[in-house]
Amino acid sequence: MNPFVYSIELSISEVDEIQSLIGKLQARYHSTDDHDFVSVLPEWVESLPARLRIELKKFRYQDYPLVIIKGYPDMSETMGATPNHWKDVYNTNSHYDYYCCLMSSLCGDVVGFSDLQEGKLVQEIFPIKQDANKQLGTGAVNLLLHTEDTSLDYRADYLGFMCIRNNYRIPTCVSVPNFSKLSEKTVTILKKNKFRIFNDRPCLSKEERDENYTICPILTGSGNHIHMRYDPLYLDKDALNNEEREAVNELETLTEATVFDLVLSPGEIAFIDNYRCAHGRKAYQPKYDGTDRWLKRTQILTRLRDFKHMMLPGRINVLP
Ligand SMILES: O=C(O)CCC(=O)C(=O)O
Ligand SMILES: [Fe+2]
Repeated sequence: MNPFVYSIELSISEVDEIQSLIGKLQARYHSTDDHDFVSVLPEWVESLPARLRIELKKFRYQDYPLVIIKGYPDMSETMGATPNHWKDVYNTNSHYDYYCCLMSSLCGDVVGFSDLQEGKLVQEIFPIKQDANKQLGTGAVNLLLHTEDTSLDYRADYLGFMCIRNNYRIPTCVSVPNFSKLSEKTVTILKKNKFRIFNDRPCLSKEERDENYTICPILTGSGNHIHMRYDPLYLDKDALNNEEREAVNELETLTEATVFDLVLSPGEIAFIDNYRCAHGRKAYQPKYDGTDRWLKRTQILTRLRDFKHMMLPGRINVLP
């Protein structure tokens, strides 16, 4: 048993209840990006089994960094082959897309980002040939440990990863660093409001990225409640002095030392705390033949109210 992972196993009757709710949603809405669906999603969540809602509350309020919901059936056959590109995924009225949105809403508000898969609320993670060498979920190279959207104040509080297919059992790597192992000096340095972190969005050119950054601390909070922004690749390391470089190295060493594998099976969904866990993936060789691993990903905010003014006109829950 991994002490970081809160595990919830659905019963057969809970699965039945959820499936009948999803049947209603599929009949009523055209997709999970349907405005009418997104605007009432938090209300539909109240129709989920009470025990499940309580269990998710425990995960959040007892401060677990990671939860997995198991017991939902493998419906990978009904989803068809793993697509070649996220633009080829048109069936966002699928059972799994609604399941993903409902479960994610138990953790907060599901949001999209305008420059990430065209703002889709449920994003596709499978290998895309053109991305093979890129530091992306759709790449195949060693995806370095990171927190998501480290440069953004409106980055996700939780990330949802739902598994559609994983024949070759490709893990997501997760690390939950124990910040109490850092020296006091390192913590003090990493809390300074002076680190430059570049925006990691794949659509940005080198010149655009140079202009698109935030200055922030790497660690915030104190005691048992420390949060981090972790993305060594997009941190401006050239600007660090020796002490700062040593402090960053100490955090990186700690984070790399505590990595574990999270292998998801079809029907399972995991939520990870994007303020306390770094995640990544080892290099692997995709087959590009329709059998590759297929995950769906959601970005979840617990503070959407603070950022509502930034929502794209005419798009609900889509941030820049
Ligand atoms: O493929 C994975 O397991 C993780 C990919 C990733 O970092 C992401 O999609 O945010
Ligand atoms: Fe990621």
